[in-house]
Amino acid sequence: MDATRRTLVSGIVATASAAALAPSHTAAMFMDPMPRPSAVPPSTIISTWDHGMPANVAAMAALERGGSALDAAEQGVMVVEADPKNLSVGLGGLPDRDGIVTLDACIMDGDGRAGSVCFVQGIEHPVSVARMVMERTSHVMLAGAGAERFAREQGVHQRANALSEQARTAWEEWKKTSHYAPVINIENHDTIGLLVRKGDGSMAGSCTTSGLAYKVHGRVGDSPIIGAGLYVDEEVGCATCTGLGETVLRTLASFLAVERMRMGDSPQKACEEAIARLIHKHPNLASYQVGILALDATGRHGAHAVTKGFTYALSTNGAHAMHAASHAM
Ligand code: SD4
Repeated sequence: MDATRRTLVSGIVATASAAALAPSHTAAMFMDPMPRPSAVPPSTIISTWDHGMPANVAAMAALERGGSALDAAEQGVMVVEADPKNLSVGLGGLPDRDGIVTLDACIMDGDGRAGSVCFVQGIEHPVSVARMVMERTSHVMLAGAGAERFAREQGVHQRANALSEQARTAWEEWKKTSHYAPVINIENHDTIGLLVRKGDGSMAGSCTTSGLAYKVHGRVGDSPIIGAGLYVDEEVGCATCTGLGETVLRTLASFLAVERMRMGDSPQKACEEAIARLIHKHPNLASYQVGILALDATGRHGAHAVTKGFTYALSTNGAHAMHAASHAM
């Protein structure tokens, strides 16, 4: 791809809305006039739910600017963290039962380095603080007030706890009964987990969430736990989960999927095996949802869920499309 065309494509990718990127448009928009044998090998990005589309677009733009797989993993999900209307990621998320938004996030590089923060308040981009933990400390995970203090020391602005209008209304409504029941497939955007395989074979992933709405104050889910909400090993592949975190924590589903790929499973088979284990341990299928995505070292992907409704965004060098995952029930 020549430099002019690359710039043009980057411009389109960076500015086009998700709706404008339907597969039929992208095929024409991004078709090279002549196949080039020396073309850069394709990069692949896959992420959870409908909000995965803008995240993938930003992640692909990061790669096109020359960024690493890790840069793409971070910058992709930052778009979703910054969306004040998103009720399940970032500071716009639904609060815990005390009316406080607490965030969990992690990031992992293909070589096994990882960073994570959990139970943090007032931080717009917990994924970036997770990356700082990875790159600027000798630790993997910081929690709560300690993580917030670390973030401030790194120059990150911490906001006072303030619910968005939308979240406050929902919380006030919930308080009328205080009935706790995890909502599954919430408006097709829950936690965002995003996996990147750059054309050169390097991999990275990220996962960020405001967790379950109306959870007990202090509750931490699977999303910031390496091996549960996310696992990356670029020798094999990577996986990420969304849904009822307690079930994922008990089965380490992302790690399980990567280990299945290590044993020879395709990414799709690995996702199905991880969901099968999870269901075996949690047979009450009507009460929860979990979705899992996997990407292997050759760029093949897989997606599977407990129940219907799990969507994901898949992007390869220029083409972006939404898909519905297969499901067990
Ligand atoms: C959690 N796994 O905190 C997250 C929430 C989520 O779809 O993914 N919802 O349990």
